[in-house]
Amino acid sequence: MLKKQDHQIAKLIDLEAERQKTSLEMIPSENHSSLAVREALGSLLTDKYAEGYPGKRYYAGLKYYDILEDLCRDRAKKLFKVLHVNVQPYSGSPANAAVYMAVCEPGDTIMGMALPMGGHLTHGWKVNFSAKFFKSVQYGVYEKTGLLNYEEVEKLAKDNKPKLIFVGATAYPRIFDWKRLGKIADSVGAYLVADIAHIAGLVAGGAHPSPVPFVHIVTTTTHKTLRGPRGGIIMVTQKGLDKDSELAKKVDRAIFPGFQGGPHMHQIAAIAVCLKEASTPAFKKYAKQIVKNAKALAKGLKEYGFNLVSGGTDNHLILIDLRNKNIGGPEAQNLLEEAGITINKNSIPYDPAPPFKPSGIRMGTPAITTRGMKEKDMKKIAGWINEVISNPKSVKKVRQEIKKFCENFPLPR
Ligand code: DSN
Repeated sequence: MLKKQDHQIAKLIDLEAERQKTSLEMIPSENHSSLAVREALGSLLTDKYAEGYPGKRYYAGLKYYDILEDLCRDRAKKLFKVLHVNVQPYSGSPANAAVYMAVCEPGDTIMGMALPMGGHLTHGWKVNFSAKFFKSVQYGVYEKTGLLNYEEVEKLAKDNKPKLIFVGATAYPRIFDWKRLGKIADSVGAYLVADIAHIAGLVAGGAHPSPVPFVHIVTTTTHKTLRGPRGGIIMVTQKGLDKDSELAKKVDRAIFPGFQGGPHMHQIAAIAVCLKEASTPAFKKYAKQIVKNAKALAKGLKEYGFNLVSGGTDNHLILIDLRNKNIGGPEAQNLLEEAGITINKNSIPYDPAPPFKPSGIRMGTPAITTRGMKEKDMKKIAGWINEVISNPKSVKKVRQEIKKFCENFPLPR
């Protein structure tokens, strides 16, 4: 149908499908969703408005949508073991914005990990609303080890008495000590929010400790390691309700009518499908394989002399400091893309270079693990990455090898 009606868009989708099929998608925040997820996402559920929540909507004709949203919420509650869930955030940034709105007033002090240290824009970085509307205090990692500086978090929390502390990252390859962070937040009476966008699939699959017992609120996107459609979720824990019995209501009101209008019900249906998939034994195995693959890739890269921030990885991602390789992040990103390896340039902690021309690259294993690749394949990929970076003339040859290699690992159908 699309081909007939709009051949330009159909053609672009076909070209992108071919690109994905013949390349290694290794941006750690990306994945290949299942056909079932995409079927729900592409359904006629996109056609209706559903402002409000199940049982209390502002539009008619929503009886099936109420059942659907309840199902989605129940699946998330069960999977992550939380007491209250909101599945309406359009994505991670709106989810985080709503959390601020739920528990802070403009001008309050908040804390988060600085973006160049591996944090996220919405955790208080200076160009983001989270630093414009709140007094943002930023923490980071140790320069020497690349590990989260818990002493700094504690000192800054004691000195600044934030209303809320965000913990979570986009470029941190290690496990978070949620218990220690929980103690720090409690000692100053702050709300502790775990943004598990990157690691949600690992947490769901038991491959990363869950923050739930130690934090008040959890936010996540649904399209990274969780392997769903683009979307966001906010969760309230038992600890959150113990601190603030109104917290669930505050979160819901912050999303609607506070921050968003009509929820994207086709997206919520697809999130429900992904949550069902994520509660299977096969997904547990997948989550563990993501980590095994990342560790194998890290080992391979280290053998070629790559300098990994923090020395390795405990999760799905690897951050490489390229300064000993005589190449910048952007150049490495472009060469690897030409060869069929999609990674992204990324600042490294204490990067002397500017954010648009950083000294590092970031890569991860969620998508290639979905395609069925294992540790032995990571060894090959490390070899190709090394070959391209140390000898740019090899790009064309490597491109052909990767195309052939990808034939063994079809995308989900
Ligand atoms: N854009 C995401 C990432 O790539 O990590 C963070 O939201």
